[in-house]
Amino acid sequence: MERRSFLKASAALSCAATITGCKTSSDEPNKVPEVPPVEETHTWSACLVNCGSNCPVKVFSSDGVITRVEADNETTDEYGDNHQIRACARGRSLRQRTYAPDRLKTPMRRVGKRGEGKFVPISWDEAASTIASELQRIANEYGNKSILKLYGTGAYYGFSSSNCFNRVLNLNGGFLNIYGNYSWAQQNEAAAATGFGSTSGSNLLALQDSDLFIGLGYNPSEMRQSGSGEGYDYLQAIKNNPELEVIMIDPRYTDSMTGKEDTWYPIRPGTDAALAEGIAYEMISSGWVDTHSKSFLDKYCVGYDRQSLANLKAEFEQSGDEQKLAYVPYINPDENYQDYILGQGKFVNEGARTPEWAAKICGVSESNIKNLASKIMNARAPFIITGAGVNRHANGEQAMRSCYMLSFLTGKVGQPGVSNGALPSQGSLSNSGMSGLSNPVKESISFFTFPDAIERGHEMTARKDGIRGTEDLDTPLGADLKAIFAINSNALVNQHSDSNGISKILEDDTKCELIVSCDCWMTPSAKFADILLPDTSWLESNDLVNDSYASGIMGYLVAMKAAIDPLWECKSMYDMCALIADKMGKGGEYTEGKDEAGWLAELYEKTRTNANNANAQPPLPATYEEAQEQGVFRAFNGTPVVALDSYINGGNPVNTPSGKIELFSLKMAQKGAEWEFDDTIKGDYISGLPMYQATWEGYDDEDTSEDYPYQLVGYHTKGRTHSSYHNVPWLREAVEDAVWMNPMDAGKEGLTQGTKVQVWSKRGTIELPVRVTPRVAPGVLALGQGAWYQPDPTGRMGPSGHVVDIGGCINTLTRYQPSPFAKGNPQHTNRVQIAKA
Ligand SMILES: Nc1nc2c(c(=O)[nH]1)N[C@H]1C(S)=C(S)[C@@H](COP(=O)(O)OP(=O)(O)OC[C@H]3O[C@@H](n4cnc5c(=O)[nH]c(N)nc54)[C@H](O)[C@@H]3O)O[C@H]1N2
Ligand SMILES: Nc1nc2c(c(=O)[nH]1)N[C@H]1C(S)=C(S)[C@@H](COP(=O)(O)OP(=O)(O)OC[C@H]3O[C@@H](n4cnc5c(=O)[nH]c(N)nc54)[C@H](O)[C@@H]3O)O[C@H]1N2
Ligand code: SF4
Ligand SMILES: [Mo]
Repeated sequence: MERRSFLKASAALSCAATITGCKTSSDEPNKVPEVPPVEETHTWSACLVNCGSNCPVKVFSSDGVITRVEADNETTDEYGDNHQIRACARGRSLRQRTYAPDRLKTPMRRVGKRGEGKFVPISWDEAASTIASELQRIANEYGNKSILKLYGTGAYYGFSSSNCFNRVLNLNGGFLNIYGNYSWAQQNEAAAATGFGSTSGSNLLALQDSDLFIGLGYNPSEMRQSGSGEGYDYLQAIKNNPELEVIMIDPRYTDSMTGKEDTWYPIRPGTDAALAEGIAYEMISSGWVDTHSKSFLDKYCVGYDRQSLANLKAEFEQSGDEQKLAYVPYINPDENYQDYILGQGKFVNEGARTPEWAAKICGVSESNIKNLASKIMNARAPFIITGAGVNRHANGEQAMRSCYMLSFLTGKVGQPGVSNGALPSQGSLSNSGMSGLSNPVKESISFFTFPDAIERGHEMTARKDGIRGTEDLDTPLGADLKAIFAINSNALVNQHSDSNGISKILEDDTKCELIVSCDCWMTPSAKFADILLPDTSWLESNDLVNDSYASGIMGYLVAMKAAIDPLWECKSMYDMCALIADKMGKGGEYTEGKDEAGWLAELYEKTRTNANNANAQPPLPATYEEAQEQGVFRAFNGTPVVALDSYINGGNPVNTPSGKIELFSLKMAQKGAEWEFDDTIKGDYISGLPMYQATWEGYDDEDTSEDYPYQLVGYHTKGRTHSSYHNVPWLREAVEDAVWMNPMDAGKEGLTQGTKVQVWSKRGTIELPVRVTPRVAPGVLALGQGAWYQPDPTGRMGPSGHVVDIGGCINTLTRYQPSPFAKGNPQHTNRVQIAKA
């Protein structure tokens, strides 16, 4: 039946069922009018959440009330120059999010115990004066290093977001810096150590020249959902190249597969390095590398074999260059990749990294590992992407590096259709932002280590804790954290590891004395604030935003125009920071004599005349107001980008100590030797060679395997962006929050579809339904991250000895244990137990 006649038939049916209430079309009262009775206007806004894109949305409003939100539908939508930048379900739910009942409506001050969530409304004047005087007090008493602006990514505003607070904090004498981020901490270090940027892979247009695609932990269909984003580029690329074989390696059968893949290899979390080594063994032991890629490895890489490292050592010894000489002690020709993989020389006791060895660890069978190796060897142009799911582990640095090796072993990097294993390059437009002013404090901590900085910041060092910017490896940071500014951040409690653990530390207000949170909703982190600042939401804001940092090949700008006035007493970050600066006596330095509109006009003009974009910037109208009328400006660059082209084909050295791709990383070898590690933590070490690193709570961790038989892997779910959008009922209905379990395991545990279960680790217990599905590997549970942490108000205890989290937040289960090199978040490495609630 055609859709239209089906609708007619069902209308007739429902008429028959409700005879009395149903009127014919002539007397009309129940008919939806063709033209809405109220006059709507529309303005352009954008979804500024941290998903990698900033999709435009069309906001319809009437009489100062938002009536509906639509996605971009302006163009004729052919892939390329003019495809639509359609917002996903989250962006389309923005009306519900904007009017959510838990919107913060006025500034508030904590009363009662910190974290309890009890507040009283205060005036903006009181909020601003308290913050200004507390900032001055804390800086005087403890120094500026005791003030931190926490990692937070809730709003990717063009000019105003984080820099407003940076200006205030810098006008107060500065604040402790952070390096790294929850997304890519381990892979950024791994990629840099190898010789490229972590997002410097070939772009997805280059897939047109490839015949084999391998994605490890790569799921663009769920984590890059924008209608113009990487997920769409990926779909187009695999659709337009019928020759392409698509192989996906993931513990979960993701939406990037669902029939689009040729093969799915389920893998145990945290074991990709073992798989990669098994493949490398096949490539090397068969003699394939010797005949096909040895000359590439000799010319462009260091560390493949003993000779390569011996040559490098001699070159560095004779260089007379102080920096190079400093690396010499860490170059040992015995520690070469070939010997490691083949289990010879120095590695004879470890044994060879055969497919048989690898299969036992990673769960991909020996024959499948051999099969994968032969596919890679026989491919004309293998294109491998290692996704960031692989990096968010206790061994994330080395796991990423091990996977990168496969591309270099082929000897084909630099050729059309081949990539280097990194995330794909993106096309972005840039926009001008307001300066955050300069920060006199030079020291930085890893974004992840703020709990340590609260407890023992004074003694943290580079050698033990990866502190940067101190005089030498042993100079202590010298200050504990006393003030935290959580600005569009839920990473204080919800997005950080071990939510129960961090809550305990924060509850004690003699440790961190001031917590300021600026948000739009009462989130689990906002509950821990001393002062709460209600921000305007995106639909109440004017701004010029770009496409963000991982928006696929299409670049764009959106000139946002507020659809409605600020709700309740909400203020923009620009305005609230101006108030605080004023109370500090620095109002003039903060505003530089301009209001928000003045800044916007100036920054628009700077962006309009900017010539530095990767994609040619489309012409922008003369004034910001005209730009707001048009809304969206797109630019698509249809040229394939090939990874490391400038090095391999252009002869420009890469940014490693050797200037070559380092299979053996000099920097990692040096840090591994100089830094101090904790031998009670399994896997806490750094090696110059990428090697499978068994860790605490990994697949092969005997200490936890008995009490916690399942590995739990997190993932970024369609239902939210992190914790953002969790409070939107439409989305909670559309995407189930349940823990995935393989039917074989469910059978063993006696669990059936939808049963309410408890899942617990050493750190906490959560309660939620189970989804029994073959879409997850046996022995592995999977859970979408970002649900809101909510300890049961009745105080009910779970089997872990903690109050049960009825919100089902995965970070109730994760461990706070910084990774060895990046000091990053290992949030996908967990061992848990599960039982019926
Ligand atoms: N277990 C586990 N934990 C994870 C991850 C994981 O994979 N597993 N992923 C990690 C990753 S990659 C990241 S990037 C982090 C993200 O962690 P966060 O950066 O904390 O991101 P969100 O959870 O989106 O929280 C953003 C906050 O900003 C607020 N917000 C939204 N819009 C606005 C606005 O307009 N103004 C203001 N002032 N506030 C606003 C939201 O309400 C929310 O409180 O989480 C990390 N945490
Ligand atoms: N819908 C949605 N989109 C998002 C976000 C969101 O919260 N929701 N967050 C955004 C942000 S800030 C970021 S950083 C990115 C995150 O993007 P990613 O880091 O790519 O996302 P994840 O879902 O953590 O991991 C990707 C895949 O890796 C798999 N995986 C996990 N561990 C392993 C492993 O050890 N080996 C292998 N082979 N696979 C593994 C997971 O099952 C998942 O399918 O997503 C962005 N996009
Ligand atoms: S969540 Fe991301 S993909 Fe979805 S509408 Fe927002 S920016 Fe676009
Ligand atoms: Mo992220």
